[in-house]
Amino acid sequence: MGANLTQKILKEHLVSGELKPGCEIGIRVDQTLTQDATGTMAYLQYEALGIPRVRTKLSVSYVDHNMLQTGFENADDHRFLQSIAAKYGITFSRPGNGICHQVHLERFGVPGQVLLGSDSHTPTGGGLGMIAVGAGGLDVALAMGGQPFFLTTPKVVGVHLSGRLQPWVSAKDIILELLRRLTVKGGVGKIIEYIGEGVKTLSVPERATITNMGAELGATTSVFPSDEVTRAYLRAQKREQSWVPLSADPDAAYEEVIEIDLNRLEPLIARPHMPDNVCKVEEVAGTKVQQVAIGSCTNSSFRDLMTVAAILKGKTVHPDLSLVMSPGSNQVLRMFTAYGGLADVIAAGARILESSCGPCIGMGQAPPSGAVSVRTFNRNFEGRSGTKDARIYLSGPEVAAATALAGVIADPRTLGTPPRVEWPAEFIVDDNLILSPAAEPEKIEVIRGPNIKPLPVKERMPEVIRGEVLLKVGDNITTDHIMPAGAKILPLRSNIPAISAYVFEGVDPTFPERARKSKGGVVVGGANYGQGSSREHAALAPMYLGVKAVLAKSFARIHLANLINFGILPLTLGNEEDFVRLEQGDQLEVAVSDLRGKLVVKNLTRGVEIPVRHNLTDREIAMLKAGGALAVAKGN
Ligand code: MIC
Ligand code: SF4
Repeated sequence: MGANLTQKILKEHLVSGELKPGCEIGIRVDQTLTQDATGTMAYLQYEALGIPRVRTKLSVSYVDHNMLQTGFENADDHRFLQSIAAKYGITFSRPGNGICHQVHLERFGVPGQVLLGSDSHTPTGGGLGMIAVGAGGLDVALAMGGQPFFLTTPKVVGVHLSGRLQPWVSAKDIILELLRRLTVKGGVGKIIEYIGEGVKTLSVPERATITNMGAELGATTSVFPSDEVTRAYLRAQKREQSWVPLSADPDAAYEEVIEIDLNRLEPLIARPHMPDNVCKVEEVAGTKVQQVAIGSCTNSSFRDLMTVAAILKGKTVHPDLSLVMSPGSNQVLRMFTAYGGLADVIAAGARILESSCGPCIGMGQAPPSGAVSVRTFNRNFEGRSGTKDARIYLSGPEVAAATALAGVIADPRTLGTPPRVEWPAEFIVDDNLILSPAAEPEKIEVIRGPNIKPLPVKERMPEVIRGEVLLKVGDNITTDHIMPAGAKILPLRSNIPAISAYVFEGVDPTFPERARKSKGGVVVGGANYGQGSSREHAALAPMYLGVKAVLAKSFARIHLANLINFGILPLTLGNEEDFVRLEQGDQLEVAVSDLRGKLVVKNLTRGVEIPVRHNLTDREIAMLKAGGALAVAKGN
């Protein structure tokens, strides 16, 4: 039996463990990326390791999230990041150069390499044939220090694409279709590998749209083969030398194969408030819309923006609606300008934002009260847009542009002949906003603003964990629920004491105060607890507030690793009955001196005992006992 592409790349990078689904493996990391919202913490952690120069082939620090400089905080963070990059051998992508995933695809991604990024959409790199995985900042810091990245060997699912997309249907519809079928939990513990004849009909940015949103499936990552299409893309980026052909063996085995016939796909849309709440556009066509937003790391490529421009050319956006556009990168913006698309969308009334995450992370452009906003983004969690009662839909650029003209959700097929976007033989390649590390690092002083506070530390785990249930939540709680982002809270990412005042703000704003008063406690969650963003602040800030354990039906991968990294014990509840035997305010006790033994949570308030489980490895148990990964790395 031959090997699939995932197995081939993982095997090449294997440092420890066995490549058997469910077993823990350590893999060598070739490249890392960080963005500013997770990067400040990652670099503070890297600094704490005391390693003078990164040990990866390439590490890039991007600034793309915290771009609204409403106070000194974000600007100070940018300076900190620039100086620390220069000092430790890290390439720095300046603010304005674009969204980390888009720029990394254009300028740095290499087929067959392993990329670890402190952002959950790092799998965008899978569009180039990389194994690109999102992780918490601390894991990325450790990888920069030369340590392997540990993960549970995922199952490999093949998605077999046949046929070709019909007019007005785009790559976004492929991933929306998968979300419809598999849900936001469907990819947990899996790597999704794309195979079949349909693959070659998709360009690299289209593949990247698909692998990007594999994050919404909960997948560890997603990967496309590296073929002639990949080669042409790299050639157009003037880096054909990075190309290697890569594909699965013809007789490769997969855990499961999912068939998608591209010929039969129709324009799709995700309704509020989850990316898997997908239906055909025609089912919601006619819904009044107040905002359309085009951009984000999912759909902000030259192809995406030019498609929108071609649809809007010579027309004007609907008077009741605001259209905002953020190009994915400086390169995209320059190409968009050179090819005339920018002039067309400005003439049509689009409001142009800088190349950054922008409205995707609630940094500006919050929709009006109760509004419907159609976005080409990847997440539509409640409140993430900055307006609690806004209703966010997710679609491809064709649907978004048709909607911008109509003022209501519109099926683009009503527009007649689809526009043809010509592929450029070459992109405008100019790395003038990318700074190389300093030649004389000893001369670099790291610049720290007053908002950058030292990392909080945790003591060793006690023999018995005691505390009250501070909060009980349901299924699919996202890290946006646990540690919200947005223009008010994001600037506090470098200041854990300050940001901790917003933990669970949208769910129960009394949480931080109650946690502080009761000197910490326990959180109870449903299935897929901690899905979404990789932000380790969703573990770090609760840890600062004294949260000692999370009891949940199941956990999302990155958040689970973050909890362990920061010394919070994740315990899994066996069944629904146990879940209902826990209520907010209950006093709990669990003896944890032997984490290999049978674990029982005593609910002292109700006088019941609840069996709990975990899948922790010995490495993780040692980490939890020591008070977290940094304590272990520093040998405390
Ligand atoms: C997101 O899309 O939620 C983010 C902001 O990019 C996060 C990272 C963060 O919270 O800083 C992610 O997806 O990991
Ligand atoms: Fe930025 Fe949005 Fe992509 Fe996250 S999902 S990296 S916030 S554009």
